[in-house]
Amino acid sequence: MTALLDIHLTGADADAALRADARAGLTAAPKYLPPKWFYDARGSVLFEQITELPEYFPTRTERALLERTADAIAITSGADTIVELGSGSSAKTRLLLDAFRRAESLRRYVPQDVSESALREAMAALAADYPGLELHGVVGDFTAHLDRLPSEGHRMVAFLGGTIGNLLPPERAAFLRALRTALRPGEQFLLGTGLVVDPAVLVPAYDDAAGVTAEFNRNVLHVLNRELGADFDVDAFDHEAVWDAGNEWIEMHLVARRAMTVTVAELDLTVQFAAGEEMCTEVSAKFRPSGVRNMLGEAGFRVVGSWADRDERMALTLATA
Ligand code: AVJ
Repeated sequence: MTALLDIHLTGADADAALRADARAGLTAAPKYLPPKWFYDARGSVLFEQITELPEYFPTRTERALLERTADAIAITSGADTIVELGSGSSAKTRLLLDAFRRAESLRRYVPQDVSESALREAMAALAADYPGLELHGVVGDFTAHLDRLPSEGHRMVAFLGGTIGNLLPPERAAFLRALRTALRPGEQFLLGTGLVVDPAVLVPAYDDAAGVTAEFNRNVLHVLNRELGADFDVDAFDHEAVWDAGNEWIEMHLVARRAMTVTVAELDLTVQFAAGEEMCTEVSAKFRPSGVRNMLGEAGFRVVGSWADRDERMALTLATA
């Protein structure tokens, strides 16, 4: 069966974006780095390891929820094309592919991810396991390239795992508007969101005992060292996860253990860290069901179905453009 791969994000584009993000974030007060730079090949592997951790409930909770709801989603949607943003390993997506196949509507799967290595691996595995499924992969950034999504078929765009929570509120609103504009009336959006839960359960999910999330967090410094010739002493930064009750989001920080001067050769930039200085590397917002409905409604979507697990930790919401 045919497998296509579109590159909307070339190495040169990614390099320019990383430079701009690193310069903006490292010269800001407080300093920050956007979470998309975690996901080089090593970071994508570390994220897959996170999904298996006992403390990290979102992936297995969403998988169980998909097992229970995928057939209803397939029947309600009727789409013949599943587009997935931030598809990663596409592991959970198989539940959707199987359900849409049972509903006899599935023709094509369009996985989009920033990591070309993760995408190629996922597509090779899917090609072997789903003969007859058209695969059209897209290397791209879901905040930048929605207008260039493949347009064949009646699409349902899946955005799972709570990744929408990694966008800040203005980015989130812009993303949803752009997606709504990219879809034709009647096409669908399936959104997976993390719900607001007890911080005693949530914080350990972002600060596991084995230290995998800490390694994942520090990986962004390895990326800057390799890609921009920076000289971060990676092990001199501690991982921290904090629940921000006002914003209802988890913040991951890297905390400088001592005062440091870091040079970023390719940016001609020298950056000072004070002892104890915190740099935010990820926001992971959690939602209330009403908040999910409101943000979709404000972007022009109409909600046609919503499901949550028994403990109300994760939600899936199906909306029509
Ligand atoms: C699944 C990508 C949304 O915010 O939970 C996991 C990434 N960060 N542990 C999340 C993540 C720290 C994650 N996403």
